[in-house]
Amino acid sequence: MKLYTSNFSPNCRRVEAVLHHLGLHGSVDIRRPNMVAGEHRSDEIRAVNPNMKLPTLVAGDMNLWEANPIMIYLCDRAGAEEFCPTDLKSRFEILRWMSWEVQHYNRELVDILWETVLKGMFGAGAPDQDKVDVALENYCRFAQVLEDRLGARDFVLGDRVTVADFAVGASSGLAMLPGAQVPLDDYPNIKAWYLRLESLPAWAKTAPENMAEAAA
Ligand SMILES: N[C@@H](CCC(=O)N[C@@H](CS)C(=O)NCC(=O)O)C(=O)O
Repeated sequence: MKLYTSNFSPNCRRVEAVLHHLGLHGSVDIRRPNMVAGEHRSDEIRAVNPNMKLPTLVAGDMNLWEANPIMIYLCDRAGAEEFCPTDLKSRFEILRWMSWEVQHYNRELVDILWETVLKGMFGAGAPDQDKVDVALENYCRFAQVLEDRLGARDFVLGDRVTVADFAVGASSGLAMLPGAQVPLDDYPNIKAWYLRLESLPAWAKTAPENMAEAAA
């Protein structure tokens, strides 16, 4: 398999973390086009993903794009029943939380992080505090849903980590940076869960600084 991926991208991190968690990372041909230089807009990547976005996985005759379906594909291919259960109830829960994080939780979180953290990394100008404030208000609405969910369980589905945690927590490393302006102290269950996630070997191996070192 060949994975086109990038450092500092929460969408790429979640896929690389799944590969580490499944013990597959070392067997994948990892390509890191430089997004700042626009290398992801190459003919090579367009041929396998018409959106020219990362992550993109080539597996045999399949070209896979969109991080969450890629993660489920990798789990099912590896038969990772515990990490990505296939019973109807669990699979519904996984898909629901993945859909929710894309549409709501991480959508608002990434809007905050773009202004407070990522713009600086990409040399895209100063943060717009008005945009941060709008995203913050929306983020808090959905953060409360996650906070309540994590009140009675260690991970999104229950007592064990699943692929749903890797999806919902994809931006955890960036959200915990000092200047991120994400009010995690108001959500102690989310903060504790983020820390639990960051302590997992697969998540630690994909921390932004480690990925930068690996790419150097
Ligand atoms: N919905 C896509 C989002 C992919 C995405 O937006 N990737 C970003 C990096 S996080 C990217 O490739 N941006 C480059 C561009 O849009 O030109 C997914 O889940 O994989």
